[in-house]
Amino acid sequence: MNALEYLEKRLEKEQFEKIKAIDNPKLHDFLARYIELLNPDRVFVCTDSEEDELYVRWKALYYGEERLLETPGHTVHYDSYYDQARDKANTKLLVPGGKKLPFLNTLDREEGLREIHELMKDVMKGKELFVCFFVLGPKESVFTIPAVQLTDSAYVAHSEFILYRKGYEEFKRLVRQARFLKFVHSEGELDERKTSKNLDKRRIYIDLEDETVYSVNTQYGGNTIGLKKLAFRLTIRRAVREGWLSEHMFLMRVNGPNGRKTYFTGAYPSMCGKTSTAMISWENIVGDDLAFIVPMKGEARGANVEKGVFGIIQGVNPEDDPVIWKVLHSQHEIIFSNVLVKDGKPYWNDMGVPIPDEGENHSGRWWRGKKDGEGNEIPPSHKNARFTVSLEAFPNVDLEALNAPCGVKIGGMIFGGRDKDTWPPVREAFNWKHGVVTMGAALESETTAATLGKEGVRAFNPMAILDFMSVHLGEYIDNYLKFAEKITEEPKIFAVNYFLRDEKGNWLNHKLDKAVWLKWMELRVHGDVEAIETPIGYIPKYEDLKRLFREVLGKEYSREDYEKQFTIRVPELLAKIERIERIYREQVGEVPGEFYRILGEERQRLMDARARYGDYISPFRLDV
Ligand code: SPV
Ligand code: MN
Repeated sequence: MNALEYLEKRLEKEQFEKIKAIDNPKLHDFLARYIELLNPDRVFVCTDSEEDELYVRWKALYYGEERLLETPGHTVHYDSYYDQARDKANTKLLVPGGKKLPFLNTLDREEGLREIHELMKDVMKGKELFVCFFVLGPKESVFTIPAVQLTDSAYVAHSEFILYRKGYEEFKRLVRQARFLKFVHSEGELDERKTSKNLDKRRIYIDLEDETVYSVNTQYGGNTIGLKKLAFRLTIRRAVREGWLSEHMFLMRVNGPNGRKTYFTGAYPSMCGKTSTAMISWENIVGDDLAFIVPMKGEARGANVEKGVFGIIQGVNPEDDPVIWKVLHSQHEIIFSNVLVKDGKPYWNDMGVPIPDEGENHSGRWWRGKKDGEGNEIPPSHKNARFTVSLEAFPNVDLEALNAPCGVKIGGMIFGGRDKDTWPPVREAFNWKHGVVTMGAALESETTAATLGKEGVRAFNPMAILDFMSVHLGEYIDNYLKFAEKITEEPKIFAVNYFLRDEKGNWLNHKLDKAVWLKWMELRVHGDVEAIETPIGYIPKYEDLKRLFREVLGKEYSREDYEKQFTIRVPELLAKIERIERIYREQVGEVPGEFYRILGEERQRLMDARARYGDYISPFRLDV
């Protein structure tokens, strides 16, 4: 029996007709194979119709994976208390022979496939399987990558309707030419709270060869929403093979003088200011997490892979995040996950308004002072509690850029690290390769009190992408370096650090100073202001920042503040070069020779400057 015949026998007529309308035998084979393996009681196929989307939303409520909140369109979803974040240990790349790759968690492909297929056998007995079609990137564009998701979680399917563009019609249009990605997810057996039960058998296996990702016994979005971080592993690999960039970056518009629009992407490890930068209220958001960047007619053109936000809710308050606050209090469709709920209203940690002393949260019934099985006090919401909402809900979304089939021209790329003593608040690379090596590939973030372990330990996280890397890091860097050869108008590369401190440990910058750095970067992209050349790139001139602080924030910016913030800290910078070079030489290997040449030149410039000016160099001394 061929696949289509099997599907005809197995599915209700109405559902079968939807599949049959897509003339793609590879898709039919995939569906037949997995429907047989997963063995659901029912199969629902989602087209792009409003009706099918509503069906999924209703099923999330019907099966108890989501519950209604007071505001129309708002629901709450809980993941198991022990399923609140990405499971790095059980996320593995399946590669033939289990070949080791630096920093990556790999497993022999055959072995992994055998294990995951065993875990998935009959796992959907008694359940409904949703077959969903989406695309990554804007529709019918150079960026578009079709994907099919199988899941028994209506919550996962619902989240995807909020976060991605619908793709059923695209599958119909592309028929046999569709090079589609495949995602197979099952939440597994559920407990009485409708959360995944067999967490010891939680697995996320990425089959690079077949471009298929399997995920089982988990619900948390980062482990289950196929088109997000699971697809990301696959698209990084495609990008490296095909010579473009698939990045863990926001995409935003910075508004320059006289209505000029300049687009920036930005990669920051978590807790380094990525979201708050992308959501500055007077600039315009295009995306907050993932970007595709392709060379096109000499330009680097970028697009948001998604059309929604799966954002961290902790700390969102009306004063610091007016835009998100407004969104969260609008009647748009929003899924709140792992927050505190009381009388139909959601609450979260550090929201800047009083929180009830009891209610329901990710631990079940909750009261202040409640402890978990390990004796830790449970906060009102989980620190990784999230909101899922379409970008259309944002008052400052740039919809034209979001939907542009050719994307937008990228004027600048920002890499944001976190250290207390090394990088200045903002600087510009001398050129593409200098930026790629000394900023992107050298990105580190200091651990904070928010994670277990010692504070202030610098974690290596090149391009903020290490958690998702799926190819040899050397190959990835090489592709980045070569990207410049495919374009004539290189985006400028910048590095920022919002977390600089003085010797006493005081912050040297205010939360909103980043808004000024953005405006300066915008001017630099167009050559509107001059800059000071330092051993590590170009930094702003005091006069320009003084003017921008006044214009953007209505603040006086003192020479003393400027001097402290932009002093070139030679010993720390040299130590960082040593650290990064050692990591690449000892743990990565296989990076092109020019990588070390560029690092070496930076070291030499720093040593020459030290010989002339000493260890700590005032920016005023370099402003000649
Ligand atoms: C991140 O951790 O980088 C996220 C959330 O954007 S997750 O979907 O879990 O990856
Ligand atoms: Mn992310």
